[in-house]
Parts: sequence; structure tokens; C-alpha cells
Amino acid sequence: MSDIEKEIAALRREINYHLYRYHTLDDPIISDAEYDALMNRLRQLEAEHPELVTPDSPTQRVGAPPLDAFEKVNHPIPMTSLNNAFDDGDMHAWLARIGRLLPDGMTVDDLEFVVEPKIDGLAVALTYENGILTRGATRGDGQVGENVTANIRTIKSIPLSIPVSPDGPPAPARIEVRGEVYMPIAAFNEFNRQQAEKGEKLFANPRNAAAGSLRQLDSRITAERPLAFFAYAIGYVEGADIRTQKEALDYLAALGFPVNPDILHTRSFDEVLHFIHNWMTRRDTLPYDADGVVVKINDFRLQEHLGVVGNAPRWAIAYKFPAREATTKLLEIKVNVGRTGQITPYANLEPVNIGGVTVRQATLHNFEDLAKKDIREGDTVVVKRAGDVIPQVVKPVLDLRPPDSKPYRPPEVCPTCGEKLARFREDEVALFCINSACPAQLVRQVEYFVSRSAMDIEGFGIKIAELLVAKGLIKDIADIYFLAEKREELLALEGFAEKKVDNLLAAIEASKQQPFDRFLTGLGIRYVGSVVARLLVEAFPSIDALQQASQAELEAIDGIGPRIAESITAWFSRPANQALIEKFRRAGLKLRMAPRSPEAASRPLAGLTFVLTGTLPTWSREEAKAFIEQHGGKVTGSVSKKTSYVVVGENPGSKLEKARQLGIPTLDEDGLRRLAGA
Ligand code: 5U1
Repeated sequence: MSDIEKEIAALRREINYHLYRYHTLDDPIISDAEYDALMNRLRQLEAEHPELVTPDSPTQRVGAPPLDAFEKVNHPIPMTSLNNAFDDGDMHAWLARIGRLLPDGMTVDDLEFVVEPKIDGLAVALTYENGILTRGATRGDGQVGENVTANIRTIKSIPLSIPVSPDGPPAPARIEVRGEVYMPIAAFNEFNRQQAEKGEKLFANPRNAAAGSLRQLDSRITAERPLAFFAYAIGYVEGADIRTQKEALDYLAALGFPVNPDILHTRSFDEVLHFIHNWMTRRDTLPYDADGVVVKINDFRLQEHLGVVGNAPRWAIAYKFPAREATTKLLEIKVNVGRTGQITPYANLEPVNIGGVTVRQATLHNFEDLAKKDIREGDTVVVKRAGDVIPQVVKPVLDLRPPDSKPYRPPEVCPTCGEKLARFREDEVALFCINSACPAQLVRQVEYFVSRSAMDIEGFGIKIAELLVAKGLIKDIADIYFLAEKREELLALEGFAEKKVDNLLAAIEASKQQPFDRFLTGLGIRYVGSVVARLLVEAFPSIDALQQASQAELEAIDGIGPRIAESITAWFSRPANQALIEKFRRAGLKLRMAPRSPEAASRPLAGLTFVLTGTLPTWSREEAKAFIEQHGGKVTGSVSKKTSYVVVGENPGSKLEKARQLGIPTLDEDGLRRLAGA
């Protein structure tokens, strides 16, 4: 092995170990900067020696070019499913069944059990040959799955090579590791929030999000999804002697796989049941969705003795948590008015207990969905809830529909202000109240303006917004900054003691110093969330500049397309909105970015956008990016007519072709240095 090969191998081992400390143990031992330095060195060496790049290198976790279709994979050992138990009676019946099948001389008192949470995700089988991940496959129908290796490689807690730690056992010749790919609940909520901000499809629950993310033909998309993994079984292993489920879990953990820490190993069946009930009560506090608990007989020889019936083993059972679905009566369909005036339907329900929570209301998503499912007032409906996700009406139970029921008709006027509802565009089904003085919209606008993603006014929530709008103290969002003049009226409100009023007014005053992009976000212009607002203020650092920007000028900003540009110009063209801006100005808001340091504006690459392609002679991609940013420039991922320069290295990709088509000038590394005056 050459010195370079040795250095590359050592770097990969080290990086893989730090990924494991970070993603699996949640206990990093080096700083982000130190980690970046290791990755940069590895990227640099691999760029210089592309023949040494291997699929198990940590640099390969970014995804690969898209596939046309997934290849089918035959599972060497079928991936069985599990029989279900729904109560303690089913569990006792399972134990009794096993008792009748045990070898002579053994009784159920001799059994050992392993109990594990059943994660609601997607089952996969990962094959490692001589320690290297060579294949990742979905369960499919248990016999034949799909080859999703490129996608699996992007999941940071799945080792690309084992053992991850130098203290781990030696890699077996071959092993198939089984487990669940899932999306943690917090990551799911954040992911859906970002999807909503971009106007893209929302996922109904973490399971769908995990499945949708893992089954992407373009693994670069999977790489951006916050997926995680728990290993729970060994399909087969050659080169290690593992005799029990507990040993299997310990072995997988020692090799560096994430193994759920909440596992019970016991001889007591009472303890098994106790553990299950304890789990059920903790279900909503866990960082992941679990739909049950799996109980397994520990001893592999006994497992083999008990065997499989149909496609489920006798030696394991899933105790399913109470369904998070229930049926109840839909009393009435009502609508909410959002801050943009969008009208969305929801259902008032006869209260129903779903998985320990009483549900009285559920979303009906939108009028199109409602019509498609033909959900009607008076119907018995299936309602579902999961984790933190808002309860939703799934479908009507048609057999129980009252004979006199009538299809639901969306309202024609706003339920709050009476304004006739309209569609923004012919091709959109969404209905809007276009009265900007509508109190329901105003409450939502105030709620959004003061929220954490906008002006972040502490102590100002929806209840206060509702009260102040109802009392006429706020007639538009700019009135928030005139509340100080209404101190006496505030003090007269129920629950508004002097201290509370003073704190609120102080928080409002302090928010005047928030950066301009937060203010812009707070205006609630359609499609202008915090990401778009930041792009806007970079190009138009004051409200005056933005107000005067033409649609074409807005579209010239990288990341802003015609839909957003149109929404912005339409918003500023309305006299009521212009008056609102003037009112903010009178209140003392600055409505512009804090002046940039003269140093920043005068940096040589200020205002220029670069795209990098190919391998540069001395810099890694990160180093080139850092250089450009230090000199005031910006780096984006794709070439468009808004790109100032494409920086080209060895083996450039299709970006160079695109640059030529669009006539964008190109530079090499030296040219970039010269341009920056370095
Ligand atoms: N935790 C866990 N989930 N789960 C799912 N263990 C487990 N075992 C399974 C399945 C389908 O099957 C075994 C029979 C390997």
C-alpha cells in the first residue's frame, strides 16, 4: 500500500468513527471545524487520486446520479412479518402456544425474552461483505425487495464499513443486518415546515416521509432528508458465532450500528407485560414514532425449533399499541381563515379517545380533498392521529351515512367578515377572503408577525392577538407599534397587570431592532418566508428599493422565480399595503438593513455569484467556497443566467456545458485568485 493509500484509509477510518460518535452515540469528541478539516483532506486526496475513490468512502454520502428504476433484489432469507397481539390476553395466548411446542423438559418458565420498541418506518436489509456495505434493500414483499444502496449510503448513522470503532469486533466475512429506516419526529416536523414554506408537498406522518425519502430514484434528494436507522436483527452472518437475540443486538452495537437503547432482556413474562404498558404511556414523549413493541424469544436454537408459520415466526410477536385511528361522528364542517386569507375546512367531531388523547376537531386539509372523499356533516368518519401530527379525517364510513345527508358545499362568503370568497387563480382550488381588514385574517397576521420566525416578540401569542383585535386595539399589524400609546386601555383588559403590560410593550419596542429580513418575513407576503426574505434584502436592502423593484429585477435574484416576483409586486402595488408601510415608518421602524460595514461592501467579489465544477488544482470545493465568501462573493449549486462566473477544474460536469450555452464567463483557480486580487 502506498503512503497515499494508507493516509486515505486512515482518514476514512477516522471520519467514520467521528460520524458514529456524532450520529449514533450522540457524543462527538472533536469540533465541527476539526471534522471539516479531516473531510477536506480526504476530498483533496481523492480528487488528486480519483482511482482510489471507493463507494464506502465517507465522501460518497452525498448521493449518486438518479436511476431509471430500482433493481429487484431477492432476499436470501425471507424478511418475515410479525403476528400481532392487541392486549394482554393475546400475549398470554402466544405464550401458551409456545409452551405447547417447547422441547421435552422445557417449560415457559425457562424462557428468556427480548423486548424492543417497534419503530414505524421502513424495514431494510443491509449486506456487508468483508466489512464493506455492498447492498441495501427494502423489504418489499418479504421475498423480493428493491435495491436502494445509493440511498442507504446517504444515511449518516448507517456505517459504510464495519467495525466503526477500533475497539469493535473484527468484521465478519458476510453479514446481513436488518432494521428500520425512520424519520425522527422533530426532524419530520421541521421537514414538513420547510416543505410548506417552499409550497411543496407535505407528508402525512414520519413513516410516509421515511418511505418517500428512501424510495427516491435520485439519491441526492435522499441525502437531504433527515433519515435515521435502528438495527434490530441479523438476517445471516458468516464468521461470527451469535446464539441469542441479546448477543445479536450487543454485537450489532459493537460493530457500530445504532441499536435502540430501550430494550429489555428478561426471564419474567410479567416484566415483559409491565415494560409494554410502560412504553404505551411513554409513547408520545419519544423522539420517534413507535407503533408497538416486539417480543422475541432470546435463544436462536429455540427460535429455529419454533419455526415460521406462513410468513411470520412463532418465536416473535408484535404487541400493537392502540390504534391511532377511531371512528366518530362528524358534527359540522367549519372553516378557518388563515393569515393570507386562505379558507381551510376542519371538522368538529363528537369527542373520541384516540390512543389516550381526546380528539374534538380534525383537519379536512382542503376543499378539493374534502370533495374527492365526499365527506359530509352527519357522517361517521375515520379519524387518525399520530405523534405531534394534527388529527385528520381520513374517510367517511359510507355504510353508516344517514339517508338524508347532503354533499358539503364550500362557503361563498368569509365566515368572519362576510366578504365574497375568491380564487387567486383560475387553476387554483384554494378559496381566499380578499378583505385585508378581515378580523380573522388580522389575528393570524399578527400571530405570524410577532412569531419566532419573524419579529420574535416575546410573550405575544395568539391569545393576546385575538384579544387585541377583538377589542379594536389592533386594526392592522402596524398598530402593534402604537400600543404604547394605549397603555391605559391595555391595563383595563382582563389579566393585564402592570408588569405584563410593561413587559409586552418593552418586547415590542425591542423588536424594532430586528433585522430587516425578519420584518419582511413578518409582512406575510405570499411565498415570502424567511429564506426568500433573506435573498430579497441582499439584493434590495431597504423597503424603498424593494417597493420600486420591477418583476424582472426581482426575478434576476437567484432563487426567485416568476411566481414569487409576481406576488411581491402585487403586494406592494396595493395602496392599503403602501399605507401600512408608511405607518411602520411613522412608528420608528428602520425598514432597511443595518448599514453593511464599508469593508464588506468593498470586498472584491461582492455582488458576484459563482458556480464551481470539476476538481481544482489545489483547493477542495469547501476551500474554494470559503475563499469566494471571504472575498464577498456567493456560491450557488447550479448555473443560470444570474451566475457571474463558473469556476472550472479538471473533469468538469455538465455545468460547464450549461455555462457555454448561456454565455457565462469561466475562470480557473488562478483566474479566481486574480479576480479577488489575492
Ligand atoms: N424492533 C423490531 N422491529 N422489528 C420488526 N424488531 C423487529 N423484528 C422484526 C420486525 C419485522 O422481525 C423479526 C422477526 C426479525
